[in-house]
Amino acid sequence: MRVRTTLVTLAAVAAVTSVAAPAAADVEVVGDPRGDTSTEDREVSRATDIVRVRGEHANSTVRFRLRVVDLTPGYFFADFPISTPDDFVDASIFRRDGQVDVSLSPNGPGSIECDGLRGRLFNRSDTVELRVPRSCLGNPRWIRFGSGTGVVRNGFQDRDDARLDGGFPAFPSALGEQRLFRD
Ligand SMILES: [Ca+2]
Ligand SMILES: [Ca+2]
Repeated sequence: MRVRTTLVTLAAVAAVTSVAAPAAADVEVVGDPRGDTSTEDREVSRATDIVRVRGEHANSTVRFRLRVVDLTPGYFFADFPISTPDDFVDASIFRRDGQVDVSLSPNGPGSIECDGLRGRLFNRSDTVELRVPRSCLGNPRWIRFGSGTGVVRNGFQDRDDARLDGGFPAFPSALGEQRLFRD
């Protein structure tokens, strides 16, 4: 397993350039190899094959932008587990029968009400976007995040995890070690 992460700490830059600098955000970008999707079938879906994910802990929102090799129409699932100092939740986006649903799940059964939770799938740019208001996370000081995808075809499941190079990923997807701070 190899892990590729790049951390951009804009907070440090803002602190030395100006006291009036705009509010800082912490960003982590994770690259993932092509062709490492795990499958139960002989034919691998390229829609699950993550190449890059960007997580941003911004002023009022935690934003994710995930890119895959080829986001074709049809069944698709992506999850973004989020760890905070006090909690663990899993934000997810799910497309089936042409309908897209987003949800925020606690570390257990049920779901969390979250006004402002938004997700979109862009087939043309092979991109998934998900936004989680920080208020739904208890306005945490920092977050750690993970991301993974899944497609089910003919009863078989394909999965990729942005932080794992091959191997059939667990669920929820693997968290990164980096804390993204908001203060
Ligand atoms: Ca991949
Ligand atoms: Ca992977």
